[in-house]
Amino acid sequence: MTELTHPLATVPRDELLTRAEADPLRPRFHFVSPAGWLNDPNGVSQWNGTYHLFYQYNPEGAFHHRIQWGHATSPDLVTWTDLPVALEPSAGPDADGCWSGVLVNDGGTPTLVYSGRFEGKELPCVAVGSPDLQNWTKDPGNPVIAAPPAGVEISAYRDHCVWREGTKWRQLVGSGIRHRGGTAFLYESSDLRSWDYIGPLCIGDASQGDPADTDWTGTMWECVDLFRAGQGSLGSVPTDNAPDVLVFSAWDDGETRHPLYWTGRYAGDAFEPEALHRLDYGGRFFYAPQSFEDESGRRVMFGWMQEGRSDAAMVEAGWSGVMSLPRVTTVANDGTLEFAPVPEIEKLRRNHVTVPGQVLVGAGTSLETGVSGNQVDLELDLQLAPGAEVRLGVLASPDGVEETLIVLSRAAHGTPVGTLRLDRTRSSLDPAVDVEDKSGPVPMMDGRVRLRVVVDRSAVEIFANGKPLTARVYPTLGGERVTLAATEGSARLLTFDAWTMAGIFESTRSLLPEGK
Ligand code: DQQ
Repeated sequence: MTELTHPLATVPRDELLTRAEADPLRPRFHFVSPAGWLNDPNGVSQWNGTYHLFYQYNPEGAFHHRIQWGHATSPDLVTWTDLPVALEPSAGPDADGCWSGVLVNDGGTPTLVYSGRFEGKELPCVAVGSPDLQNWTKDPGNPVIAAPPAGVEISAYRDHCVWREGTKWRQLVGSGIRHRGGTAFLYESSDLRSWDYIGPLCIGDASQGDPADTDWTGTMWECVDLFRAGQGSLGSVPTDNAPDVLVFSAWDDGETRHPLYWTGRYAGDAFEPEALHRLDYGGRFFYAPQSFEDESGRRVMFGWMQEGRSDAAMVEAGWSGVMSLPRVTTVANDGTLEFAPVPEIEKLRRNHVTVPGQVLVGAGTSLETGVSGNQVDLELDLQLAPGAEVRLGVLASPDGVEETLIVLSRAAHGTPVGTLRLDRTRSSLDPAVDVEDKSGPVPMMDGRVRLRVVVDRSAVEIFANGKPLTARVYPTLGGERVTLAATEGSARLLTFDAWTMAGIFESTRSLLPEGK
């Protein structure tokens, strides 16, 4: 590893692990890097039964610089084993960083397609792996695409989605066309090395909507991910009504905004978008998602849970960035996506508590749930009367000064849609952390809501009838209480099951893990 050279590398390397491990806000059952910086999930896959998670990693400190590909494997998507860094910058087209990309199976040869960064620009590169996916050799022909498409004024060009279609490979590279909007450029190849440019798969319109909106499509699309949500492979004639899905992370002038997806149909060389959707109501807290189909046919998605504290606070903490729990991605009856943590996560559940079903009446006192913990998995089944609002509090301090509130509300007049909101205004006494409100619509037939809340210290993942809201919180008082109350109208608590969650990393980890 190179010497500490970056001005932000103020924490000595041998202190990073101790600082990271000592931080009470560091999640214990979400994947985090050994220490230092983590961002996007990369090369997510299952290979001969083993799950692989690569990730954007800087072991030099908790800041984004000279990015490498960290690597971990899992038998079950729950516990992870650290493996040696898979890709590290070297003289040539990735000298300044090995940015995001994917893993494909090239006739039995594990192959990475990633963005090599050099002199402020990214270009597509390829590396092939040993059968155990631990040793990677970069292609001597890198970059395999020498430049972005000629004659188009682009804002940026990086990140890859690669799939097999018939006898050819196809690839998307995320980009943005100046004065128009985000896009994904489509290429074709017979060998993953020599690529023919086909054209933009589809182009967003950045002039549509207010740039402040939570569904603004941005000026560039990062981490594009195209998949068929139903039966069959991309490009084949659909046999059901399930849509094709184009996921992207809307970016603008250096700002990571939010993940969105189009549903529509990919056919020939184009994607015909039908509808635009927010992928996660937490916006940038579930950024740069990447998905894959596992050997049992499930579509599994990971996202990067960014930090909501200052750059200086991250550097001091010695670590930054959390990988979301892997999410099973399915299609709802209305053609939108629904998400749930993979059921395997349930093996971490301990100390089951059941809260008795009851009627909650507005403005009444909070229910004493008896549930507590800063690593918890909560499952509630609720029925809200028209006009009702229910508030679930987590990480509440004994005096109630700090509390993170998950608020469900149903409109007074019979629409089958309600709202999920995360109120972080009292999550932390630290005035420097992000407390912006996050919210979005939730289908609520007859007021029924299946609410799942997973809390792992500073990481919170919420699913209301399958619609996710992911965010980070930074309590300072060590609160662990879980509270429940109706604040408007009335609601029935039908079921409430709670568990504390075991941690997944038992032994001390290494910044630069050895091979297994
Ligand atoms: N992060 C990577 C890029 C990608 C961005 C760099 C998204 O490849 O566009 O670490 O978070």
